[in-house]
Amino acid sequence: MKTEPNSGSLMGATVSGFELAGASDADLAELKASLYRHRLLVLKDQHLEPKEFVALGRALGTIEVYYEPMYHHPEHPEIFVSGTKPGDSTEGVPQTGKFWHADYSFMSNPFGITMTYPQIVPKTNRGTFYIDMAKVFAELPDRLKDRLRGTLVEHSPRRYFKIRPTDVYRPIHEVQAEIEQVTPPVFHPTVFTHPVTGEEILYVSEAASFGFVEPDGTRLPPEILQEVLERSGQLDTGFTDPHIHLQSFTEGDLLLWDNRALVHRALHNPRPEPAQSYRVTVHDDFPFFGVAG
Ligand code: 7UC
Ligand code: FE
Repeated sequence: MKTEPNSGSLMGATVSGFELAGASDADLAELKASLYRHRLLVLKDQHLEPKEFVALGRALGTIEVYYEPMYHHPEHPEIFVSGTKPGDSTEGVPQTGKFWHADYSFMSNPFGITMTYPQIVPKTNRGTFYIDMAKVFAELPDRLKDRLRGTLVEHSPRRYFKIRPTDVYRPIHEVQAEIEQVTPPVFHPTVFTHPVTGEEILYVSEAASFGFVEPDGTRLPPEILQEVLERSGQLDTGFTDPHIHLQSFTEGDLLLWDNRALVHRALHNPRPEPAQSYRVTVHDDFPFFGVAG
């Protein structure tokens, strides 16, 4: 197994020679250590059946099955299917994750590791955008760092929740009430210490964050969230902000990333071109929020 940092790039490393069948505990430990060091890994030349992809998830930790069944792989609910196969409406949801977010940030216990394994790779516009929120926090002016440490951030999926086939003909207010009941707003530490790297992470995304609150319940002005999002690069509609990394992929690549430190955004074709990826998400061996900052 060989791990090479992506040269001339904001983050990430490429791993060649990793094979799940035959990987020792030491190999898995090395893979995890590189994942936290480089935040984003591309495993080359992976040829895994769905059940082997699930086994890779189990080898790394405890799999979280997505709470909405519409995304499940028909035979393997552990696999979340993004995108559809041409002519097959039974598997996958189109246009997932087309907004800056961290996976499951709207849940009380998010998972540390996300893996995606492209199955149908589009010819153009392939890739996923990433921003390192440890770096974003480190670069904030001290007055903003001090203002945010110790506050909570409200997260909810309500802004980007996708209508399900079973929602057709339902009054929208009922669907909205159901979202609030199933996934009520959660209040996470705005800044927490990464349990492995020790860095302070700014846990804020354009998709899921709705504002900051003091521990006594006082709301911070909405302009602060706006400023933080602007500084992070998440509001740049042209994707040229220097914080934005575009990770491309090709057949056989499997991407793994640190879902604490990175926010990500899917890159989708404006013209519909077939694209599909499988996703498995994993709780690692550490409490998600480490120590609150
Ligand atoms: O359809 C989607 O883009 C799913 C998204 C709202 N959730 C991904 C996650 O794990 O947070
Ligand atoms: Fe995602």
